[in-house]
Amino acid sequence: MMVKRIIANSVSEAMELVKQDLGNDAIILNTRQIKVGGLFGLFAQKKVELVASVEEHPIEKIIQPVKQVTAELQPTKSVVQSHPSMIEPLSPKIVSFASRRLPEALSSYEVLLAEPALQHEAEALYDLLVSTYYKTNDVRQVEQAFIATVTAPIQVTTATSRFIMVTGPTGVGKTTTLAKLAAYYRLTKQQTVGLITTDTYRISAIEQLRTYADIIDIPLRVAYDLQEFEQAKVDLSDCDVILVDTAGRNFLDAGYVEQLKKRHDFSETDVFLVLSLTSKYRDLEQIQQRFDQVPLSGFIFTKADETTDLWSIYGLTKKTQLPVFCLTTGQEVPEDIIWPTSAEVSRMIVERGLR
Ligand SMILES: Nc1nc2c(ncn2[C@@H]2O[C@H](COP(=O)(O)OP(=O)(O)OP(=O)(O)O)[C@@H](O)[C@H]2O)c(=O)[nH]1
Ligand SMILES: [Mg+2]
Repeated sequence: MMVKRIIANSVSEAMELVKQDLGNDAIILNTRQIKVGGLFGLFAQKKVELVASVEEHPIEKIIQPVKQVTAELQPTKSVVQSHPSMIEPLSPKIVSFASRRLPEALSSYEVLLAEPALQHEAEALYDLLVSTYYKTNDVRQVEQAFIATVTAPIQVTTATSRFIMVTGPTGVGKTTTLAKLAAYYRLTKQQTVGLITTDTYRISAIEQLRTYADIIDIPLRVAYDLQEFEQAKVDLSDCDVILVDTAGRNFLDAGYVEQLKKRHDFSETDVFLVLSLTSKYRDLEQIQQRFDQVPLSGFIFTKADETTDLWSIYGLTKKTQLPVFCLTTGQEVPEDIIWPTSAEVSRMIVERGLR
């Protein structure tokens, strides 16, 4: 692969030079306006920079068939001359930057670059892919560089507070995740665990958590209001870890959050926003914005088993700089929960996307 940088007065002039230098099979990788010359930023000339590439072939391989074809074409020359519309315009194959076409070997990345969660990153990632590819000519190294870039903004966290509260929209898996966490702290970490639920909108919600509490053999308190929440804290004061389930909608009520802040010291609580990876990225962005009055410690992403598109993890962690606490990977309690490292998260995102 030969790559050439051409500077000309206009795009058409640059294209003409590309045709002359690299032939009709040249691929345009990038075009941009640049300024040349001048003094202290004055009198600089506007020019066009064009980067093009072409596959290199041994010269003999090209010349022989060309001679042969030219000879064969002689009789048809007159036919073409009398029918000029049969002549194809001599323009190079253009790989447009706007549509983010990539070298053939990297074409599987094109879908990734179109991800809504990458809307602000696509250009930088495109540059990274193309430059790494032309530097190394090795798709494996391109993948490694891509994963490293995706890893950089993703952080993971552990819960350090005695209270762990889950919040988020309805049906995302808050209660199921809380049960998985309860089992993890009780059975794996051998800690004393208590549960409080403030989700009293549905009887079945309390019953769902009571069932898990009975199976894991840990106490459950139901708090219908903030006084009962205070009482529940007193009742469970012996527990190492207290897990708090919520009805997400409480957190959309600014008054509720303000009152809760007055009665409950959030410095002793890790509040995690639970989001389902099956939701659209734009919806997740809006949900996250609605919860921004809550002092969040990070995200719990659920239903990773139901989608190959994990880019929301990258988009949201980069945007908010909040870390990932855990991922859930199925409906089974307690096993379907994982605590990956940042590198493992980014590898999952990229590998699933390229599959
Ligand atoms: N596939 C899959 N399903 C999950 C996962 N986590 C939870 N679920 C399922 O999602 C559904 C809702 O789970 P819940 O735990 O009741 O969700 P919630 O957020 O507490 O719901 P509300 O309390 O009604 O707001 C249940 O059918 C769960 O089994 C997961 O990681 N993967
Ligand atoms: Mg629930």
